[in-house]
Amino acid sequence: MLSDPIVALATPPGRSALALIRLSGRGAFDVAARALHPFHPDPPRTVRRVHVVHPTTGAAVDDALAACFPGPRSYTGEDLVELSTHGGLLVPAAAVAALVVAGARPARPGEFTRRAVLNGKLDLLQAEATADLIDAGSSAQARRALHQLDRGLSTRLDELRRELLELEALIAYEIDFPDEDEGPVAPERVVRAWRAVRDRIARLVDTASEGERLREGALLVIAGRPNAGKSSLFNALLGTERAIVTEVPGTTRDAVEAHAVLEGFPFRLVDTAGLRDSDDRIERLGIEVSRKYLAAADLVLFCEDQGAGSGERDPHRREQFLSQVTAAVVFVHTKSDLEPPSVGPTVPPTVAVSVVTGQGLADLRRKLAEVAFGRLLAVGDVEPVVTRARHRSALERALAEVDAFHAARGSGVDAAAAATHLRAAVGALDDLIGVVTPEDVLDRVFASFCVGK
Ligand SMILES: Nc1nc2c(ncn2[C@@H]2O[C@H](COP(=O)(O)OP(=O)(O)OP(=O)(O)O)[C@@H](O)[C@H]2O)c(=O)[nH]1
Ligand SMILES: [Mg+2]
Repeated sequence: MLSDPIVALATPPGRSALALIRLSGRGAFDVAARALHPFHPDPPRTVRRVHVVHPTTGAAVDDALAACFPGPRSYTGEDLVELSTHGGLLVPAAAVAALVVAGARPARPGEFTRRAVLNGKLDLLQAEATADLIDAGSSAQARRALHQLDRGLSTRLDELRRELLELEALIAYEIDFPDEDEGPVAPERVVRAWRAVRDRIARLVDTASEGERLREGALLVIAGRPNAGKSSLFNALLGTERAIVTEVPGTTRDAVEAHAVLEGFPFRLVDTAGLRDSDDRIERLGIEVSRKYLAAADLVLFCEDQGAGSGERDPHRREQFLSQVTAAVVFVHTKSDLEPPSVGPTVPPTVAVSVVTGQGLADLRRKLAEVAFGRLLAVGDVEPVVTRARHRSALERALAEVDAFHAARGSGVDAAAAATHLRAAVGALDDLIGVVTPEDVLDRVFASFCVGK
């Protein structure tokens, strides 16, 4: 295993009060001793003041603070030094350069965390959670990442793994004594245990689509007739005047996309060109783009103009529109300040909004979060959810094996052969946690990490 000393800036370069540099690997303390004076690794985990100097020229670089974390009690599991220097562009870079001259190699992206995984300090799910926490653009994502970093998902997988092994133990007698008619364990008990573990895996798989949305943002496409007030609503949800608004129908020609956090959940909002038959070539192209977005949407916000004549709210046109959309649709009646919405329930259920008075906007935000992330809201912050395609495919593999186990039992396959499916399911969970992780999986997981993490 590669454990040569590596060094990197863990904070972003730029104007700041402080910068943090990490140095890790075998011989890290010797490297540090060449560039930090005076250098004492003892007592460990204690911050001491040091002069940073260039090892060959002796030029002063900075006055800094250093703390030593002897392995295995460190982030990476190796000997590790954390050096807080002054911030800015020059000083941290010069300090890193001094440590390179002293014998360390510049770290690759995610290399510290990768070593933490290889040394058993973090499992693969925690490493992913580390990246998610850093990248989190919404409070919901940050909470999720923290939960996963805290082994929320890992613990659930440990439990599932144990249940699978217990299930295997239940049929152990049949494996050892294949010719006996009746084992000590009633078949119903095996079925019960099978169903319990299968349901738990299936529930986890069910969280995947919304879990992945949490990382990427739910694609929310705002659609409707020209002049319905789509761009106005887009701006209101965004909180800035991003899209052009005019009283001229057909103002928006191109799709405008922006990131927004609604009720703590991440969304990618898309304003689109109003849908209508048009002779204008540019507008037609815009409408084509709208349709592409609609096909990819997680959620569609369908705007109908309150103030417009009945032609604008033509149920036939609405149905025609809906027949082209597979995503969930939220209906809004716009411009509610102009014409108060009719009292009583509407079909379909509709939120009345006005960007002039702000009426209905809070309700709309809540509704959007509910529709896009309802399952996550329902499971709360305590239950684990899965957030990556990697998680989903491993769990689906485990589920398929568990079901194959049940099918094999049902068709009279001998117990030992049926048990191989349980073993394969355990293997899928092990891959997910990263018990034995091949290099290429690690490469993929760490590809998106920043340097110094
Ligand atoms: N009174 C009132 N006027 C609104 C409201 N929302 C939008 N409008 C007006 O309606 C007109 C059209 O608004 P836009 O947001 O440009 O409508 P759009 O659906 O994006 O239109 P296109 O891009 O042409 O498809 C503008 O004159 C807006 O000022 C509202 O809540 N109340
Ligand atoms: Mg518009």
